[in-house]
Amino acid sequence: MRLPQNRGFGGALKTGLKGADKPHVFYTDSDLQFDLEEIAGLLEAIDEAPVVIGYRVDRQDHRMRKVNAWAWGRLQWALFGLDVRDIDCGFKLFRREVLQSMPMHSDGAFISTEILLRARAAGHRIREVPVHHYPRKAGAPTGANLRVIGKAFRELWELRRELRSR
Ligand SMILES: Nc1nc2c(ncn2[C@@H]2O[C@H](COP(=O)(O)OP(=O)(O)O)[C@@H](O)[C@H]2O)c(=O)[nH]1
Ligand SMILES: [Mg+2]
Repeated sequence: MRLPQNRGFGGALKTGLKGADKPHVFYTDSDLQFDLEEIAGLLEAIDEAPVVIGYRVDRQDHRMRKVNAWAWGRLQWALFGLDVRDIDCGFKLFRREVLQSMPMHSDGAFISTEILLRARAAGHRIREVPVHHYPRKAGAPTGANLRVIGKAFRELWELRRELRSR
């Protein structure tokens, strides 16, 4: 799938997830920090839970990223009671119906949190599987850019407003 213009991480991700047409849908980052062979571990768990997400056992990113991720996770726990180890792990497997039946609004990095919150709100079980994570060998990370973080907070408040008005 090709978008006519860059719509950001969330825009790209939801286009791919919504367009997928096989029973199981997997996504990962393209920066090669994961080992694709470890899909096997996710597949083993997909019959028990329709959402199987990796968590990085020894995340190979700068300390500041890990601190940010920890704080973000605590915030989602405090706001929504979302209790998973690694919300933004770019290594996740879904049964397609889970993705097809939920709206996805975020164009930014918040999409990962949004999908988990909506899956949980729909009553789907979430299983967590440990995965390895490797140092970035090329390219530059974008996950800690202030623009990315600012947008994630805006999209977070939008979803919070939506969920509270139900
Ligand atoms: N198609 C698309 N993919 C993106 C975009 N932004 C991020 N990604 C994907 O998301 C992954 C994670 O982003 P990255 O900057 O590598 O994150 P980090 O390693 O956590 O800093 C990338 O490897 C890309 O695969 C985007 O604007 N469009
Ligand atoms: Mg990465």
